[in-house]
Amino acid sequence: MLRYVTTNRGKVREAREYLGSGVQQLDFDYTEIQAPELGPIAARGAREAYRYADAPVLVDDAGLFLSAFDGFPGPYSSYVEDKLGVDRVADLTLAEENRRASFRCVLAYCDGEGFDASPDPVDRADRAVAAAEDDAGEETDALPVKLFEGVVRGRIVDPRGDGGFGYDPVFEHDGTTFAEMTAAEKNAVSHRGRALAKFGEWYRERTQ
Ligand code: ITT
Repeated sequence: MLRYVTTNRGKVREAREYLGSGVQQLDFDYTEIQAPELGPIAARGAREAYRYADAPVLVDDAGLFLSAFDGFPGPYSSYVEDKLGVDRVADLTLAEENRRASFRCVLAYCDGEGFDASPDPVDRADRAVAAAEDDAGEETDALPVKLFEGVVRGRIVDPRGDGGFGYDPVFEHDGTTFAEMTAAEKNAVSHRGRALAKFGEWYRERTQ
């Protein structure tokens, strides 16, 4: 059975819309390394979670990237939400001319087995992670991890809506904030929904 590794129940709710109610939450706080990209953070987390659970795991690492601040808070979005709060992040952005933002989500899958090479970008990202770890002189027998990424573009607005979680009330996509959408509507366009769709397609083939 697949474990969705996160402490955030909002993420699990959205994942179940895609992967079915059989997906179990693994409430495991893996070590989040400091890195400018989400991929290496999620990959490292997936290896740690797999070793902990000894079962197939899917780690979900996400962040809000603000154009006016060169992508900040990005991988630090959780810390910034805790320290500043969503409303202050919105206020700081609304004081800027450029309110463009994107959400990114990286899903990292690990089940202890290898993967067939494929020409898609997901696999290339995977190899980049492995190469980076080799360069850093880390474990060369690193567990294989497969990455799936989703991105959605939008803009920061004053908070609207009471659905979703995190930065959803201040992130507007096509005239509607994520907090004004149902989970299904958000999934249809969101960073997580896009990453889950890619993962779901690949996982069904793998487990057939
Ligand atoms: P886990 O690490 O345990 O999964 P987390 O909430 O800390 O839980 P992240 O490290 O991925 O998750 O944090 C990303 C931050 O971005 C955090 O503040 C979330 O609330 C926020 N976030 C992630 N996905 C989001 C989404 O779909 N909508 C709104 N905010 C989101």
